[in-house]
Amino acid sequence: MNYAKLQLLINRFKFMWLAVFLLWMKTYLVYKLGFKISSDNLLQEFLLFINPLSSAVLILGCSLFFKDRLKNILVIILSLLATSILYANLVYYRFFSDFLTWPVLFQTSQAKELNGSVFELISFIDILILLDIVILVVYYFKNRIPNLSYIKFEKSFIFGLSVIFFVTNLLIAQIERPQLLTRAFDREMLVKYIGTFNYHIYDAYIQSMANTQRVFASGSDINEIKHYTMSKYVGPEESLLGLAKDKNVILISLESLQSFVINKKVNGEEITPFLNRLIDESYYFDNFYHQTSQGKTSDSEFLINNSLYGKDGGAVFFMNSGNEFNALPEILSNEGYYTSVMHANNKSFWNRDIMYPSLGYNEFFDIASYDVNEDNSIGWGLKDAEFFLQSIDHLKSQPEPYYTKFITITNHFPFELSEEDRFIDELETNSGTLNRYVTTVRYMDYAVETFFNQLKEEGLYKDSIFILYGDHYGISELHNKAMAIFLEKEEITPFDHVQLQRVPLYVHIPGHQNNQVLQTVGGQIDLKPTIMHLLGIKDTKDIQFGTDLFSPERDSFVVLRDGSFITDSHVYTSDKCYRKSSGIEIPTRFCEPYIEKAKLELQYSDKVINGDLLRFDINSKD
Ligand code: GP9
Ligand code: MN
Repeated sequence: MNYAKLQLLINRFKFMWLAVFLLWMKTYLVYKLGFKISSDNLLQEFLLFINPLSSAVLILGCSLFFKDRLKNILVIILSLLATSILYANLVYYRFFSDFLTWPVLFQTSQAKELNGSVFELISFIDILILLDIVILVVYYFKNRIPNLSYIKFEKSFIFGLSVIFFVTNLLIAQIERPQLLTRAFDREMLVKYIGTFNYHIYDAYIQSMANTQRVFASGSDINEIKHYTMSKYVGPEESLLGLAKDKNVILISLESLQSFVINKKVNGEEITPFLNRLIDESYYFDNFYHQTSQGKTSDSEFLINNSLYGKDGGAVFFMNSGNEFNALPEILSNEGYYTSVMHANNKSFWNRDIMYPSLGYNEFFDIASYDVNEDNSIGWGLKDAEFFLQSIDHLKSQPEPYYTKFITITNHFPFELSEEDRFIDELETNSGTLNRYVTTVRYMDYAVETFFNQLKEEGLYKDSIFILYGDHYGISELHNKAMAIFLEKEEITPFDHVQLQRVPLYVHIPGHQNNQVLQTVGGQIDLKPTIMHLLGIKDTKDIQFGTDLFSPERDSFVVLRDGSFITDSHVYTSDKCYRKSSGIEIPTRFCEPYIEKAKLELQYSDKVINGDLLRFDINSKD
């Protein structure tokens, strides 16, 4: 295409370009004035500014599919349509502090909540959102825009341009937030980085993927799976059955905590002094693994509450939040527990505000329940010690017994810490990440200790049981060299890598005597039946892949989401089998009996989730 032609294309669609410009500017203004989206740095602000452009071109470019006169009228109609989408989001946001999702549009319960108050959410000034439409209409009649006839390649040109804008936008977004579309699942973040309209397209894709598999699933798919999980069922250890009956259950999700720091020192100082001591007063599991994948914290939450595996790609919290589940919060609610989560982050992060009701939680204390300011925050937000401190009142406000999970955050990558919270030296390896990690772990240890002390002071300690667990790894393979230095090993082998996926698990029952370090091999998937048995709920025979960690009959076996598995004697990963005691590679036939079993479990669990099969499992419904 030569310059003259390009000029022609631009001139011929002056009206459309004007509409694109106005929609772009308007969207940005609504971000700032309506959603009040703020940025942490210039690049983020730049992304926010440019992100409406690609979709404005795409939406208004659709006018080219119509003929002559209609093209220009269509520009006005499409502007109006885009404005309605924007405005619907704005009204929804004013009530829910969140953006619309496709399922929400079809969910009557949320619409009902809005019903009475919808007029309060609309203000007269909102009329300004139509300003650009007025400008377009006036311009249209005043300028007698010539009817446009077809120009060769016009559609490819406009849509090509939109794609170029979008790809550029996405590339910059990926720099600012790697794995944006696969990992960082926060609606606010998505809108901030790729824009409202693109976010809706992305959301439509996610929802339709989930729906197609669901549509083709049928009730008979569940029988074989149920048969398998029933055959795995093991009864409780009788002496522990109901030990914690009627007590409050406090779960603490320890952000990014891996077992390798337990009982380790830096320059003579323990990294986790409190957690080290707590081992003597708890059941501590030495061979407990996280089983998360891209859904990270949310995967750990899912595994623990459902005893099902998370997804291989993406997060089940996002992709299947409309499924039927038979989750622990719902079961415990039915048993008379008040169930809640406390976490000082945006409620839409990991789609928690939508997923938690699906899991049966009664309440979610999100960032709005906390006083978060510059002085009490670092990194991802409210410092853990502050978080626990401010949570005490929320805890007291709940009816007893309760099942409440606390999700910590300070020990999150990039492991930032205020000077006054640095209680031990950083490491001196070639990885800044690992070097800082030990200091933020030390801080988290301190925060948990203060929490225990406060609970004791408030008289909330002795009537509770505590389950503390690491949610997932904090130090990835990228830091293997530094890890080898810290662990005084020559290198980190695939075998070591699997062993590094161990995370601490404590079951702490105040006043309990018979505490031990238990070697059974297990993972997050085993917590649901374990907790149920401790609370005296014996009916744990629904579809679940985990087994009670205390049961003497259980198979010492865990499958990680990447297909690796661990038994008492072997570790299997990347098609290789290792002897667990030595880490030496041995022929795969030694791992053989479990290879199929591991594959089958993951497949079955995926089937349950993708097909939303629990909706057919009448036994597990209340
Ligand atoms: C966010 C927190 C951290 O709310 O749970 O998520 P992560 O990045 O660890 O999955
Ligand atoms: Mn996490």
